[in-house]
Amino acid sequence: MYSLPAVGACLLALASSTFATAIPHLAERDSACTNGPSTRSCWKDGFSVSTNPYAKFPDTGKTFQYHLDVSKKTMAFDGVSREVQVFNGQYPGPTLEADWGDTLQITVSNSLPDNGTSIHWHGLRQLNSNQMDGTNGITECPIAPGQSKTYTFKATQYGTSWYHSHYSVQYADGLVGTIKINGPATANYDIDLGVVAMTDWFHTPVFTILASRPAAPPTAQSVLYNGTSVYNGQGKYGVTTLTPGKKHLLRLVNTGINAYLHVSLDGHPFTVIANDFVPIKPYTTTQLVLAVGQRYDVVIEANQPVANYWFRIGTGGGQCDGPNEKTDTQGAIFSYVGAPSGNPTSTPYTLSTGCFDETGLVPFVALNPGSPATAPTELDLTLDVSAGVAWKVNNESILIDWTKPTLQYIENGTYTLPKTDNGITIAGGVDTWTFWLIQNDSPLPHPIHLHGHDFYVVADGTGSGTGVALNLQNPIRRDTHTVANGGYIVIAFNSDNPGAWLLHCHIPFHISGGLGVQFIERPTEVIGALGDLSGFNDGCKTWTAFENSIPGFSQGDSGL
Ligand SMILES: *[C@@H]1O[C@H](CO)[C@@H](O)[C@H](O)[C@H]1NC(C)=O
Ligand SMILES: *[C@@H]1O[C@H](CO)[C@@H](O)[C@H](O)[C@H]1NC(C)=O
Ligand SMILES: *[C@@H]1O[C@H](CO)[C@@H](O)[C@H](O)[C@H]1NC(C)=O
Ligand SMILES: *[C@@H]1O[C@H](CO)[C@@H](O)[C@H](O)[C@H]1NC(C)=O
Ligand SMILES: [Cu+2]
Repeated sequence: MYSLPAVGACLLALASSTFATAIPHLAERDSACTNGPSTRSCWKDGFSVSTNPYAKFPDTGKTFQYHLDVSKKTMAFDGVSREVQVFNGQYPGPTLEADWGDTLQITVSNSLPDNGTSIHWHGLRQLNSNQMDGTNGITECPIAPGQSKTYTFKATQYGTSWYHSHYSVQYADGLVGTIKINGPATANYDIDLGVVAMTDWFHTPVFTILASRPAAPPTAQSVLYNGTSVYNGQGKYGVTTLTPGKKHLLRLVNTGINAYLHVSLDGHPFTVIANDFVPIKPYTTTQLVLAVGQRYDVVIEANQPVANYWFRIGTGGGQCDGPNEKTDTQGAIFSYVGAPSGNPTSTPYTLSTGCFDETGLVPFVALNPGSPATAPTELDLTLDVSAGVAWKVNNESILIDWTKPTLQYIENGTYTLPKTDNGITIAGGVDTWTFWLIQNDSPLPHPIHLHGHDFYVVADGTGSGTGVALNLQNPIRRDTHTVANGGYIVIAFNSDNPGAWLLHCHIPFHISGGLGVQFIERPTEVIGALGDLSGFNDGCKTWTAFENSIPGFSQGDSGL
């Protein structure tokens, strides 16, 4: 374990070569101060927002237990009824809440009649717990109908995230929920409003849309804010309450399908304090754009006249994320305590469109990746429409087999996977930095997400990324970042977490069509790092029996 409770021990951990280099002048402020409305940079027990969470995190000894039941239901999120798949009969699923350093223990039961499922806890590092990552075909076999699995892992990071199914396009039909890990922050606030899931929403089940294998993004009808929206006068707007004079923390997540979401709140700028699970130097803006899978924590000060204000949500538009029937930007209502009911009449800020990421984000805990020993390894993204629609990395669409997850190969001592598993071995030991040039030669931008790590974005641009200069001084660090069409990013990460980790485009249609690879990180050390795998093995037995019981069973897509 890397958890070292004492302040002195923390300095030791930072001094060791095991982790990213901390920039020396940023001394730790892990004094005895305690988190409160005017001391949000503090945490407790010698931890603060200055703590390097990859080197040190609390060990609280506390475990939070949750039960998530996966079932089909007919629901109307925007006034239009359709079949959905949801957690505990609600949408979004319940918020999983814990403190930094707590353990989460979540039992997922599968009450679907005809689909498996596996649940991924987006952005959680799963340090030495690869078998809890919820990536079927890689870290587990799917949970068969009527079966359950208990996921146990530690919250080594803090902030905002979400969980979702990784079984084909299942999450796009409703299997999403939010995660809130309480911890310190880089700006003060009085009230934590919690996590808001936002997504583009289709009236046709996404499994049905997928069956037609669309090459271009299909049309979304609505954009949901906190599970609700208005469509053709039906449904209702989400309402978020502001207390006059107070500073509010709002945790925004794009749990979406295709759309880049551009958001703003009339009359109220955002102070942005975290991207994904990474606290950043606060900056102020009137609008933010979130790619699928990304999160931003923002502070909103209720310093305007008591009234109702529109929260605007626009989409990227154009060719990048497809046509959207909803052309207005009225996304939700922010209502001051004491304001009369009724729709706002507030004036919007200018809202951008397009498919790109926020720029200029500066991680608060300044860390530098190691230097590359060789040129970054290229991962070339392409769309091949010569026979159907295939999304490829280095000319291969990932296609995993639900009955033969990567961890099973590793358990058997086999470290070479079938070609279509798109496995890439990282054989080095801890403190091996690897650099990957993701070159996007496909016609669309892609939000690239890595499991098991926060990565460092050391280059980002248009054209060819071959030979470009790398920024190794405290670059943007996060778990999801866009690569533009006709452009590139170079990402780096430290192989400090043995396991099989998926790197993929987070647009369900694209990963379903093959846009992913998996890193087999320090393969010979994986089994030793993970401990008990009996649950993993039992899960594969019941899943394989389920597949065998269905004549002509077919995955239908990449499985992811
Ligand atoms: C999963 O369920 C959907 C409908 O909910 C169905 O269209 C699809 O074929 C099922 N896929 C598999 C592989 O079980
Ligand atoms: C989201 O919806 C839930 C359920 O209605 C509500 O309890 C919560 O306060 C809402 N969150 C925000 C930020 O509006
Ligand atoms: C992909 O295939 C094309 C032609 O089929 C070939 O020219 C190209 O070199 C291949 N690229 C990689 C990365 O293998
Ligand atoms: C691993 O070994 C077991 C027992 O021999 C076998 O049933 C299984 O198919 C093997 N798995 C893989 C992925 O090779
Ligand atoms: Cu994509």
